[in-house]
Amino acid sequence: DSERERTRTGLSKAALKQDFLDNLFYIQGRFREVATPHDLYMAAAFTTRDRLLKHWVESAQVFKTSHARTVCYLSAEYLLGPHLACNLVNLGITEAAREAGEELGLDLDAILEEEEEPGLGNGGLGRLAACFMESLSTCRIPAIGYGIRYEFGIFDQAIEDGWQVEKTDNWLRNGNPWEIPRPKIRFSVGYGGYTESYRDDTGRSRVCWRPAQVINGMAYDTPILGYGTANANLLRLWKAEAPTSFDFQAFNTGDYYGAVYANIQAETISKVLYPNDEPEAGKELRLKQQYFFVSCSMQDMIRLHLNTVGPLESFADKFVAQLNDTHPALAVAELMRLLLDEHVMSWEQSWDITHRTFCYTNHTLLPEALETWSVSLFERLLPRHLEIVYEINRRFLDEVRMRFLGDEARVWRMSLIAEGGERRIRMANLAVVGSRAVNGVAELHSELVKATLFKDFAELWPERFHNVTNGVTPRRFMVVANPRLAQLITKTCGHDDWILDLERVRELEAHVDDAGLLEDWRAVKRAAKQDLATWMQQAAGVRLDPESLFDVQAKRFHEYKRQHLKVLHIIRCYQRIKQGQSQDLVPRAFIFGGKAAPGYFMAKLIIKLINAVGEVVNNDPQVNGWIRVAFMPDFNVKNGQRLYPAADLSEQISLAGKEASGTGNMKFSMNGALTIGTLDGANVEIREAVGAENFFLFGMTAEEALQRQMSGYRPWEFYQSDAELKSDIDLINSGLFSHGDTQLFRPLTDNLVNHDPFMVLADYRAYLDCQKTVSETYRDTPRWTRMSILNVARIGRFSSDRAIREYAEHIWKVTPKRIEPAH
Ligand code: 26R
Repeated sequence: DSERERTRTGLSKAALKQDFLDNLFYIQGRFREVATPHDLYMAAAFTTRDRLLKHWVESAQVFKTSHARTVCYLSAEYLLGPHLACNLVNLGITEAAREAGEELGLDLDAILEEEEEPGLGNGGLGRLAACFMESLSTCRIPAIGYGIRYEFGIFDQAIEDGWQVEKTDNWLRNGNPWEIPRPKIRFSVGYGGYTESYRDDTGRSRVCWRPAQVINGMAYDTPILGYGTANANLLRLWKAEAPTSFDFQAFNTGDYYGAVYANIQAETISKVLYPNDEPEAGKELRLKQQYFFVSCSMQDMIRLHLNTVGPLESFADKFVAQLNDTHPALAVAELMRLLLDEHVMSWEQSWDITHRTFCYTNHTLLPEALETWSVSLFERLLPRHLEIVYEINRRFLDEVRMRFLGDEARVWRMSLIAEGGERRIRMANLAVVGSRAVNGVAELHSELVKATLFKDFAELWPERFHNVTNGVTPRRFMVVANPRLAQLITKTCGHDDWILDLERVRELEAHVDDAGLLEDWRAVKRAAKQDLATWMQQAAGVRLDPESLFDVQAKRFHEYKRQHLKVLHIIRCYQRIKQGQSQDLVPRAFIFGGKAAPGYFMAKLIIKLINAVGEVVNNDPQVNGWIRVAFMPDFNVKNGQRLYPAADLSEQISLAGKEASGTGNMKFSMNGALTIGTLDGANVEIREAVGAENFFLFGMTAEEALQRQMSGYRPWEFYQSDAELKSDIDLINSGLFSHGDTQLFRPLTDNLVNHDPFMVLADYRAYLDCQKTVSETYRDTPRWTRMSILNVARIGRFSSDRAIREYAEHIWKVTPKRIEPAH
């Protein structure tokens, strides 16, 4: 028995090999000779999971007995990416696993390729939550991530005839070896119905909610291990299901089909992730989803507290709950309801606890992304919560009136309820009022939050507002994605401590004039470009020359991110080459990746335009030696990991003031790409960190953009006065890229010339000039390589470990709790 124990947790090559074969046999029911690639992946995953579980169970025991203060991260999205490679790195067994595989005649990389990633998020916000979970464990902070176990994550993107086509993401089809179902951790969640008043034993008036529908949430747990530590935290995702008692009831009345139908209805709640940027998407189900996961999570936290610490008076000392945007903001009302109605506390005490529990992160200033719910829908689904929101609002507005006597306009603006027209609940206001700390995700963004979106709130409660600039995990985005670079950094610095303390990559700076390093650095980039070229050839059928400059823009498609500005640059290059003016150019591969929300027509049209331009450019022998255009299909975490290491140039060209932070910008820079970018989001801080001379800056500032917008922006004047700009737009309208169809791209070009809400035309000239500087710099290979090294050397601040430490110290007030590895 003890022999068996050691086999399951041992980290040696021999132990891994034996356990792998055991799992292949006893879990997959296969032996080596007949195993499919998927069987091999599953066996590898279970072998790795066994090792994780050891740390995880130990962590859970220590956290429980020590009553450690715990962070609860509430997020509707976790864009996790593949688990296996990262877990091997965090366990420190990548090499042992590779060698164990070799002895069995297996290629670890091929096994890693088999993994289907959980895409339980849209983009930046969901990926940030995943990086934060990894860093919380690495920084040894006790934490639980709460979210939804969507059966279908973000759609898979295919490109057909140049258009985006969405395919369902059936990620659970082949089983998920990383999760552990917890059938005993179930909570019921109500919807609809009515509320009743009654007097309790002490004669106090209380409220009881009688929901019309009740469903269950069941927990599925995924262990999240930190790097180089025995600390492992818990990601707990909820799956919706019908309560079994309902089946019986219906069965007894003979309505068997009705019972099955209720079952299906209940399960739709966690069925599918909503793509963002969807105007007026299936609203009701989204609100149901939000309440579903928030209610399960708050009930779970209360249960944990009662089981360990005890009295709920100390709830806010045991837990801090971070709201990842407003999607979980209903938690404020739900915790109030649980304390008031279920645990019969007074309003004052319930509010004191609630308000001390929550903190809120804002991720966007775009008005169309700020959530509001119509009061009528809210009332129909959550009648008790509406009463609570009204009472929070009444007390809050009294406070505003006391502070700002007679300023009814202010009261109107700050109210949790937007009046005039259909009355709506402003979730961002609820989140601010219900939280003791509010933060933005980059310095510029946090300043704009205080100056614009929450100006009135910042005047009322200045001490509540903070900044925590985003970060990304160097384990996934350097060590796993770019092992050659990681090895070179380790060799050059003489240690691999930089993986835990990313500030220490700064030690590269001492070697920046070392000819050997420059040569190795170029070779590493070159090899990554070759890998990507090979992959793109088979995935998209386009040939890329690794000698050319890899110019990459990869992110969700949105007009504010201005992928169409990049397209105008490509068309300009095309025209210059056609006119024999290629002397300023260097050979470039323009590479795009990203998904558009299925209902966002303009974003999808931009994807079509990119592919249309690509078709012309790539098939024209007069230009295709100079430029190529490639669209990477299905940009997700896995494909991102192929892209970041191969980029020479990172495009971060949003209109200043619109991108809250950006995190792709950090991932590219960490992998030695230079950035061309505006002073937006975290670009500002990246430029400061790497040095202005190592960053290609262009465009209006946020302030200038605002000024221009207010003094009346007329894009048509730019179109008329800049002959090259005019000719680029006219070329699109000529039908050259659309087989003679002069109307296809009209919605896009008309919008640019007449409205241009994100000021593409105003920044066009500055962008082209800046791209000229890029080309000149690229021609000076030693100089470019030096800049690339300095970008990596100075990127330390953008590790998510730093971000988590700032949250821990300034916002959460939690300290690390070290788990001693037991034997
Ligand atoms: C309401 C709704 C459908 C919705 C709109 C927009 C849901 C989600 C979003 C996307 C958001 C809020 C988002 O992903 N924001 C991004 O957060 C990243 C992490 O902080 C930032 O880096 C990025 O700049 C920001 O756009």
